[in-house]
Amino acid sequence: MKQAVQAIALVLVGLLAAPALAEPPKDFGAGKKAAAKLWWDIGPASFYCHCPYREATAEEKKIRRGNLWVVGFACGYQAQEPITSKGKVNARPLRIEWEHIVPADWIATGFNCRDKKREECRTIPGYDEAEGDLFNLVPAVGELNGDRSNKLYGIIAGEDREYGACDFEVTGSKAEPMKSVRGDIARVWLYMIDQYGLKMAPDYVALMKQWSAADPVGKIEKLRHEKIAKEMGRENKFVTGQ
Ligand SMILES: [Ca+2]
Ligand SMILES: [Ca+2]
Repeated sequence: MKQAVQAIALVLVGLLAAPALAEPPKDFGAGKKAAAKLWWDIGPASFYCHCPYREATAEEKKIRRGNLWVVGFACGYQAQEPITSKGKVNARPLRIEWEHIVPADWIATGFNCRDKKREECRTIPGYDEAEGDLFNLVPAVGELNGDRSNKLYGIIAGEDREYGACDFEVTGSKAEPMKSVRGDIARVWLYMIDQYGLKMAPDYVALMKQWSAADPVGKIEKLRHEKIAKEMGRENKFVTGQ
């Protein structure tokens, strides 16, 4: 009897000591929720231009929908379109949205369903998980998320700075992030290609490799990766170098 009790006690200790196995979010909805929670710990600032954000107050929520309020003046962000065409306050420069570094359209392309309805893509095994992958989801000022849309990253001639101090340019076909996040972006892209078998043009893959080499893993990226990897239950080998 005593032995049996000891055995049960050992099993219980083992269960308590074993780290909870983290599982990736099952889809984009779950990914957004998990990311919103996680980034309070990572540090609540937008990914592209490091604009701090916080919970919106009840008054702010009346101005526009969305729970996370961008403190734009703190990062010199200037809205390109502060007022909508209907003469209302544009919500998107004021709120955080969850941006896919590899846009959902390119994930869909990888799963051979770009021309189909998104609902149909969601029936393909693996698609949902790819869309909710936490390595690929970052907080962005809503306006940048909207303007970037599904454009690939690239180099754009000149520095138009249409968003004030925020170093981010967008043309009809490309988006240019600031230099210090280009490597971070590239390593997410390389991970998504590897993890989900996405197919990108060789010259785009070459650009991502070039960006990764020019902007190696930094301290902030390493810390962020640790927190996300813990939540995902796996690592991004392009960050760890394993
Ligand atoms: Ca630029
Ligand atoms: Ca970097």
